[in-house]
Amino acid sequence: MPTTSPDQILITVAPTGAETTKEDCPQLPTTLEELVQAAQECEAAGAAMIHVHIRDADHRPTLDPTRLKDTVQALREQTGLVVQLSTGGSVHDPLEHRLKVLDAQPDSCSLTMGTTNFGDDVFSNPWPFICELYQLSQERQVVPEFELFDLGHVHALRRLLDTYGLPYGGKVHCDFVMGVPGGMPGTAAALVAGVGLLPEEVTSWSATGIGRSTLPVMFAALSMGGHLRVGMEDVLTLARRVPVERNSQLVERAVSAAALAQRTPMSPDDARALIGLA
Ligand code: KMH
Ligand code: ZN
Repeated sequence: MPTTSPDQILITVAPTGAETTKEDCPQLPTTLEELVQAAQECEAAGAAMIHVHIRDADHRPTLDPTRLKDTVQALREQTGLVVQLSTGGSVHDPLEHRLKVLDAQPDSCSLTMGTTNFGDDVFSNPWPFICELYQLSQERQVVPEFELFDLGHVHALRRLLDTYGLPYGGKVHCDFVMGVPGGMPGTAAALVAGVGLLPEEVTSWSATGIGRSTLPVMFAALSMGGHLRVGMEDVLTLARRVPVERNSQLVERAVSAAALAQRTPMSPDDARALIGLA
């Protein structure tokens, strides 16, 4: 897979996540209205794909099927973004609820390639669950984004492709999620190792660093020709004691950094072509 820098860059925004509470961060988009507004601002700033976790009426993480469908519909109607639903949910979501996320018919879904210690919790992704979710994504014609929290996950992707073939759409898009306590560190050295181990079928990859690793990972990914994920799921400060007020600030920062690397943000349609969506 080429690691030279292409001209265009895919910027994915992950605006909400499942780990931060509304009480701790009132500016986190947790209602559908807030999510759509954040999505519109991020699209205007240069994002082409959105990685979505939703919340219930009490702002707590949920995988409620009706809310998921309504969210996909609202984002499709009110933005041009590629809509990717999280199948990771929160660390407390049962595996059977996570499989049902695909019922909402998103364009794309996250698919984490292994179990990871996640701070004091465990983000559970047993191999049979990975296989079931992957086959379901092929059947339902949903493009998976393979989430790689550790080098072992990269190796598991090799096993998955060998066993079940290519994803729907024929492209293989991965996202390195780095710096989670329990996963690989958010460092240039870890990213170089991860990219070096990617199966040859991989056609594109992005990276994001959690918390303080956000900038080192962003610059390392840019220097290697990768794409970027940013958003309040992954980081809540712009600098020490400077909170993020809007997700679009993180997209704007990624666009500026990419511009220094001679890269321009990809449109949602180009992102669709990149990941194999019709
Ligand atoms: N919230 C994490 C436990 C995903 O979206 O697929 C899992 C996560 C990964 O965020
Ligand atoms: Zn997520």
